[in-house]
Amino acid sequence: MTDKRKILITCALPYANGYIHLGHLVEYLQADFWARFQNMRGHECVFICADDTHGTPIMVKAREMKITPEALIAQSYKEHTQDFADFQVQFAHFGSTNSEENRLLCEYFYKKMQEGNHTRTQLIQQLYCNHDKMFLPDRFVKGTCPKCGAKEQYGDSCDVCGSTYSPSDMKEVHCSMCGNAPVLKDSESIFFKLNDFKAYLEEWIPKHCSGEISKKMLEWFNEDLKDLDISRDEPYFGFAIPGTNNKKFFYVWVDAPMGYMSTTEQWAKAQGKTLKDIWQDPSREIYHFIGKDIARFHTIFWPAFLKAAEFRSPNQVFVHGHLMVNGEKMSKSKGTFIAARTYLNHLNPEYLRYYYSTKLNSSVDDIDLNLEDFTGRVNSELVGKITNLGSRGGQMLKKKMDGVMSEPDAEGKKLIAHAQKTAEAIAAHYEARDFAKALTEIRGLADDANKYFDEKAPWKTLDTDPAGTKQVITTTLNMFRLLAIYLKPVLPYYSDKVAKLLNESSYQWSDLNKVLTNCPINDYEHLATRIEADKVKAMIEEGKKINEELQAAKKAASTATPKAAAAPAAATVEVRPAEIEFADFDKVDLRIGQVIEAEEIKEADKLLRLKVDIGEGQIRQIISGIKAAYKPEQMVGRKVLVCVNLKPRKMKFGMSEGMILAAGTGGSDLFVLSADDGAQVGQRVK
Ligand code: NOT
Ligand code: ZN
Repeated sequence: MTDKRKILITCALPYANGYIHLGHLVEYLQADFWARFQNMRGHECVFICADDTHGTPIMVKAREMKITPEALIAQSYKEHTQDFADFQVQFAHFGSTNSEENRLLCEYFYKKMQEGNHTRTQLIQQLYCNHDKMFLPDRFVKGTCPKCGAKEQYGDSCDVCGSTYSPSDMKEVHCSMCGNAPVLKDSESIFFKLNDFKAYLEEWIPKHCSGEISKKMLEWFNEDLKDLDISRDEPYFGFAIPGTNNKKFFYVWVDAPMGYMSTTEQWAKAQGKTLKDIWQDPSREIYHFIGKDIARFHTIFWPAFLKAAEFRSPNQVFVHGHLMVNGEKMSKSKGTFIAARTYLNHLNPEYLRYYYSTKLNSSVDDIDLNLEDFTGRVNSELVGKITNLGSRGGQMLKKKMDGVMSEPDAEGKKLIAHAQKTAEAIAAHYEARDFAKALTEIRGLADDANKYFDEKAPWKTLDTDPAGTKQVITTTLNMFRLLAIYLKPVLPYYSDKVAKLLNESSYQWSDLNKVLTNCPINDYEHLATRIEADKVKAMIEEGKKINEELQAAKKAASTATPKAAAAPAAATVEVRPAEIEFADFDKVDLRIGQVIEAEEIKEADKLLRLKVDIGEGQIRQIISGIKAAYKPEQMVGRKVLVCVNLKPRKMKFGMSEGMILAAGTGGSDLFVLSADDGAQVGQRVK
């Protein structure tokens, strides 16, 4: 064993206004695998994380819930830590950015920035909502995309065409909370002079992250780096900036990375040490695990802050890709934006830990959770290949024999020696965060063991050759034991149960060197069962339901704002038409289509036959009852709203494959709903 390494790792801090979902877990699980691997190798790997508690969204959400931000973040803390614990993510300490340590650290960094002359103030104009009495961050501004004309887009980027812009470029700008138009208001901001660190960062970046990320980040360096506005005006939930009379607060992305250090400080104190003992120890390695979306904060802003405050920087920033589900972005309406808790309500966390480990490597590529593949692999590999070795071997020895192992046979000895020799290859893959490769090796060993077991067929020789049979079972259980040691970073509880079965204590990497002979085993305790497909289905259904409820609640809340007003008088009884579920309504797939051909159906007095381009090269024939209101030539070229997922209907004059939307009472009183000329054909309308 090499010298004991001292390591500190962090994961991005989850925002306290949201729940933990399976996308987050891509990061927390890989960091947990890595930390557990290091620790079982005899190193000290301290795994730190915290809730990210400050900023406008948290303040606004607390307002909406009519609770204080402190109450909101306390509630999230409880939920987050429970979710992590249930997914077997083991932090050395999980803190909060809303701590005294963090406030002091923030003030310290700021003081150092000022002393180094790295701050300046400037009068800037920002959007302000007079109704909500606050400055609006870009995400709280909505309007029409200046590029594609899509309505109700956020103030920083368009979800439809993907372009980025500033809110001042948008049309129909309004506050996302109250719908009122914001005004421009002057405010003095405090800037961090990022460009002072340009040369330093240019050298730092390539050494501290992968080539791929480094290349991307260095694209910002073709010009001077823009100074970073580190202040936000009241009201803001965060830390007040000293010397501003509690009128200005540190921007959340200033105090969030400091959360890594303040949480480390809390952990250090509990060990009777100081922050400097840990963070400034040159022999300690520090790594941040993050997603690619926040690489800029961690490879540009954060090292510059650290440099300004004269702290050491991390050794590496490990950047991973995003989670896709069934090959697509996670989707709330499809139920694939799965909360950690929703998953846990239906499935064992070890299945996800196992599945992610088979997919993860050190690249920034996205990983795909294909739910069929997930079920298939867990069932055939974890249960079929691996667990079966233990359950068959263990139960045979305990139930059909005296429950005491003997020695492996000659072939078994070779098999075991080979499995032991694979240790360094597997360790190298774990070390390189190439979990998928580690798992491939481990599965290879499981295949060897299964082949041996099946060829020897011990269930056939129980009566004729009990001694030989026992040797086969002894080999099999030893192979199973080695697999459980190799899998411990991924499946720690599982591995502990195997240790218990074999009368051992929790495994260390060095336990790989041992071979168990002539020892009794315990009763076999169930380790893993197959995933039933309906459990996965039930999870997705629950995901959809939660989303629908949230949507409905949001809608109710937005119609309850004073502007939408006019609540019905208490005495009036409302008669409502038959209701449909929001989910039913949401199934209607509306797209922008363009009429490319239109002709009158002579034999019918109401109908036009239309050919409509609905995007992606699809042309639909739609028979539409608008003849009395529109001439065919009025329709050609028009962009219309098309329901594209209506079942095709066979009509007297041919198939109608969809419906175009119109309003009015019928006959000549009909107005086809048209889209702007700029609208993109095929675009989904919500
Ligand atoms: N809460 C942030 C997010 O994107 C992560 C903050 C990580 C901490 O979920 N900061 N830095 N730098
Ligand atoms: Zn407003």
